[in-house]
Amino acid sequence: MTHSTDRNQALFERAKALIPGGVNSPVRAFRAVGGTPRFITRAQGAYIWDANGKRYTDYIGSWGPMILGHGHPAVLEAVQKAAVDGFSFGAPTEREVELAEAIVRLVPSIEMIRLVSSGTEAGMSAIRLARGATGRSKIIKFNGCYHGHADSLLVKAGSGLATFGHATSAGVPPEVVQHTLVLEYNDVAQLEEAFALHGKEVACVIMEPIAGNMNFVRASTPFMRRARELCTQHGALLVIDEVMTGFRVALGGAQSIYAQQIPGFKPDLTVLGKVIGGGMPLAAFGGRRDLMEQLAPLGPVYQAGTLSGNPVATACGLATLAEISKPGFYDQLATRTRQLTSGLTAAARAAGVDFCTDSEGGMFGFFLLPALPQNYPTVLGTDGARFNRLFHGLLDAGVYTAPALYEACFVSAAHTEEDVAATVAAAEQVLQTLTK
Ligand code: HOZ
Repeated sequence: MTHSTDRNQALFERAKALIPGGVNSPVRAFRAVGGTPRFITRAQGAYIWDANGKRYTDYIGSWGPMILGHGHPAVLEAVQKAAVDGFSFGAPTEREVELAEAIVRLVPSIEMIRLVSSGTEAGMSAIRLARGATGRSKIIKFNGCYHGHADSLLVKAGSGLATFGHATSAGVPPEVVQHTLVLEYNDVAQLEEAFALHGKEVACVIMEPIAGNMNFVRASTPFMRRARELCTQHGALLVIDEVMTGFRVALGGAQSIYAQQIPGFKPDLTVLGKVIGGGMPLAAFGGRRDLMEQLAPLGPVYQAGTLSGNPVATACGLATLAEISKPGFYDQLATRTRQLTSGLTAAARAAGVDFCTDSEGGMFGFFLLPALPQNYPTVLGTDGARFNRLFHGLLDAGVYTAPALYEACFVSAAHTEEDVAATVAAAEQVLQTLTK
């Protein structure tokens, strides 16, 4: 590892002197896996380069947004043109109308939309809207699902269904999280029980349809179906957090996949981010018109932002959406991703290492476990030390995957068959060492 840490290490030391932990977002600090974070100097296509000039095949893709790879020419051109016209106006633009129209056209459950700057902001605003529209305070979230760092969402389970959550961060008052009930993902019986006990007080259920913050865990179809039914029965809203999955797993998001299995399936509200900004700070929340009309200035639920609908970010998002809307885009992306996951599976089998993997579109996860987990406690059963050896082995070989076993990884349209084959070859070597 040492051959590539010098400039990275020096920058990390400088960073740590001024920036808490040396990073502007905790997972980047490599605390879970140990070692020195790579300071990235540039990126192109499927590759990123660190401060030592070392090249990596990038399977993080800025944690999801870079679905076209880095520096896609059409996106670059749109961003450069937009930047010349102005960075920010704090006033409406045609481009934000176009982006709203594009998203509404692609995601049938979204009848109206509001653009914001980050997934956290979008999730927080969707919750406020759900509470404002229903006049209820309680929310249900699931253990291991992450919806940004708004106070009421940084919560772990209380001692039982009758007790609401405890804050997972200092600085979050107990009064704020007392309305958040945390349940086990994919547990239909527990969700039914929670609604039986608290149904009349629940404003919304919020969930990741594929939990990308448990690495990669899908909501089962029966679980999603029951969540929809219970919300409808009890007058609560179903909020699907597609910050990771939106435009990443399919053009209509993960909800379009559930809609194929659950006739008429639609969430009431959807939270979007990452891909819709193509790498620029852009996120959104949208859904039923009657709900969205509760937002200021039409309705009583306040929400605002100086950089919301930013003209450069919307140009980037629009150019990205135009590329991913081209026929065959997702088929090719999914094929490339499956080429990687099946290669990794074969490599693990040859090495005799417990390994399982799942993917959808350009999003995938892998676990050093014999079978795919259904919930967070099972994900926690992964051998962290072995995962870290795998991570660092790959990193040394020039393969950049998520530096924590709770994070999903991503393939972009810029990854070639050769890139994937080289990654699998590197993984073969590293996996062999895991049994020693
Ligand atoms: N929230 C991201 C992990 N799921 C991390 C974002 C970042 O560090 O850039």
